[in-house]
Parts: sequence; C-alpha cells; structure tokens
Amino acid sequence: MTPLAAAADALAPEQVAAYRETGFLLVRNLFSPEEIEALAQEADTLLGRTELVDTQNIRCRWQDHAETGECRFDCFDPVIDIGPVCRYFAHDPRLQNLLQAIYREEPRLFKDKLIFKPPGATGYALHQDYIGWKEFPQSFVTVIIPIDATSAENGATEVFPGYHQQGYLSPADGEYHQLPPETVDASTGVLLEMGPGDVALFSGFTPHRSGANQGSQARRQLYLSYNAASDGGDQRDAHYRQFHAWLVTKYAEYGKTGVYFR
Ligand SMILES: O=C(O)CCC(=O)C(=O)O
Repeated sequence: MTPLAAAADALAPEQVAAYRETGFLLVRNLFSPEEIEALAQEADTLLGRTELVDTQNIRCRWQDHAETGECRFDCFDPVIDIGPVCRYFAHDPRLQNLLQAIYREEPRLFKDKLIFKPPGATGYALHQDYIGWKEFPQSFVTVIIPIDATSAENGATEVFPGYHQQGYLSPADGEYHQLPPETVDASTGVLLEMGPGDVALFSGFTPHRSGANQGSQARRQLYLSYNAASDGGDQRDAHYRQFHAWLVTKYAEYGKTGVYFR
C-alpha cells in the first residue's frame, strides 16, 4: 500500500474539504482511454456469459424497461471474481490513493458491481447506499468508473450535496429503503456528467438517484465500494455472504425459490 504521505498528495486539501462538505467528488481523467477500452471489452465479454445471466442466479440484478415494463438484465454484483479488468480497477493504486487521501488511512474493498443500464432501462429512485445492518461500515464510499459518457439523457447518477452529514435517513431496521423525494431539495441535485477516464466518489450516506436511459446505447458503469481499514477491516467476503443470505430470504418472501449463486 502507498505510504500515507504519497497518498495525501493524490487530492488537494480543497478537494478533500469539498468531499467532506458535499459528500461527493469528481476527479477527471484518472484513467487512460486504453484502460477504459479494456474495461468496455470486458463488459461485452461478461454480457455474453449466457451461463451466468440467469434470473435464478443471485449475482444478476434486473431492471424494467421504462416504457414496455419488460424485465431485463441490468447488473452483475459482484463482478471482480469474473472480471479481471474490473479487479484491476478495484485495486488500482491511483484509486487507492484517492481513497486514502479521504480516509487518511488505507481503504478496503467492500463491494463491486457492473451496471449495464441498457437503452430504456428504468433509473434508480432516491436512496442512500448505506444499509442499516450493524456490520455495515459507516465509512462506506463508492467510486463510479464510467465506461460510456454519462448525461441526463442516458441516466447519469445525480447526487444531493450536504445531506450525508445527517447520516442514515431511514430506519436502521436491516431493510433496503428508498427515500421520499421530498427528503432533498431537488434543485440542489448535481448530475454526475462524466467522460470515460473520469471517476466520481460519494459517501454511503449521500442521497442519489438516476433517470431512465433514454439514449440508444447502454450506459455502463463500474461501481467499487470501500470502507476505511479501521472500520471493520476486510469485510468483502463476509458482506457477500450476508448479502446473498438476505437476497435468498427476500426472494423466498416473494415466492421465488431455487436461486443459486454462480
Ligand atoms: O446506475 C445507476 O443509474 C444508479 C445506481 C445506483 O444508484 C446504485 O447502484 O446505488
């Protein structure tokens, strides 16, 4: 891991201060076009893994088409165990340095997912990523790595600055909660319009949402989430065991059984 002094240089003090105040940060041109092209090619390869893309496989997440209502594949969660390029990004020293500058200590990977958001896919309602499980790290930070340029048209993520300072805004009952739209002042939303190579970081307490993809191409983004080392250490395996057990229970509540993880 990079020495703390080197990592501290990864962000200017004003950038760290802005992150603390707003709960998000955009960093432009962190990765090269070649690196993002390798990620795009891996996304194509993964999408072709028809043996994995199965409604019974809890690695896969699904999203309705905004107009037709058709349920379509949207996301692999987790992804670094099937995608070596995704794994390369998850452990990239430039990213680790940004996180270390924010945490003032080493980050640990907690979660990783690749969202494809095909044309027509519904967006995500307003929510915070933090889940009210006692094990869930308060230091949770997500890094978005866009593969495709993001815009209002293709459903870029929109963050609401400052609200992260209020912590978790839903009951900490272990359930996933959306936030009522009136939780935030809609006029303060910042659309994360990014090009390939840019990254955005935001806190697990930062309310965010996204619109439908009204473009003609997929809007693919790699999401890598971390915790500070002192906030639970390496928890990725434990998190996925807990998350998958929770998913199996949730599916059973809706009458869906026989699911598996592959
Ligand atoms: O990819 C998007 O459009 C938003 C995803 C999101 O908010 C999430 O996964 O928490």
